[in-house]
Amino acid sequence: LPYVVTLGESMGLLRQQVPGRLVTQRAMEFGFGGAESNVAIALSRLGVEAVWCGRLGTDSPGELIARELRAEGVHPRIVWDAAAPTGLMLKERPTAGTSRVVYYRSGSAGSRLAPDDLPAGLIEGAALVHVTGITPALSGSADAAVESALRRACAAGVPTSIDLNYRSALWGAAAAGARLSELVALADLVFAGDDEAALVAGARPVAELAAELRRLGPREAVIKLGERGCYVSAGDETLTRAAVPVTAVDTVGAGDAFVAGYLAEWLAGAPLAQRCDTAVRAGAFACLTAGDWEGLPRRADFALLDAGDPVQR
Ligand code: KDG
Repeated sequence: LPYVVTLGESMGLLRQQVPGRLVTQRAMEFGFGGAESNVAIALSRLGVEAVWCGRLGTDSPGELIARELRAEGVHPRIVWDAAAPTGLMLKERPTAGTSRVVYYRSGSAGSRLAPDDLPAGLIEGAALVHVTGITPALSGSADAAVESALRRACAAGVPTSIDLNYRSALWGAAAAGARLSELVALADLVFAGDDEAALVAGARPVAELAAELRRLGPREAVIKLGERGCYVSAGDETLTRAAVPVTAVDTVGAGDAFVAGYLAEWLAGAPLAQRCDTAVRAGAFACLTAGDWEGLPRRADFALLDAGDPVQR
């Protein structure tokens, strides 16, 4: 069966339950998150085999992540690292509709990802390799692992995609722009928010952002515009697609859902309009549920977005 390989860091996630100041609203739920494992879960739910590679600490958060990934039908290829803990993140909710994420991940097991963690033949046999711009910001060895995955895929004729996913808590805009433009040059598809694309291409209108990203190498540039939808430049086509309007509960993870929706259709050889359609629907659906991955859609869920009658009998 064709499979997608993705790699990165997943972390335990403490999510504040009741909105307000954390110092008084202290009830927490424990789960996990990670952009690449979110994409892997979303692909799996959409019917695409997905392999996630990463390091986890030999601790309870690591065990939870491995267990949940398997439960979601993702095939994890884990390096268990007894020398460092699984990273954590704290998702505060200052108000009902806003989140503030704080990382406790420096020196974590996930950040110690290294090129040799990616098994021989796994990348080479994939239908697609997907990375994000988070991993290169974690450490020198994690950065090398991303570059190695992209280069091995290129050498084996395996298509690659990168989601820029700029995280300002991990590195500065100038460093990110410089490194991400090198990695974009190794990818066939690039996903970026317009603000993220501007790190690499300079601030400019969205069509020019996509054109600039493609000038670096990719044949397909997908600009994610959140509640404004998306703009894609692919081959000699371009397309603008509006978002599906929803009342968002938690937007974290929506970008990963969008990417997985797009890639699932891309892998099936679907036309551009269908790739965008599934992408914006998946992104919208993910906003309806609290949690970074819990609300990722299955195909049947899309009908809920169109349901005029709120009660289904
Ligand atoms: O895209 C959502 C991710 O940002 C989240 O799950 C956590 O991977 C994460 C990160 O580094 O922010």
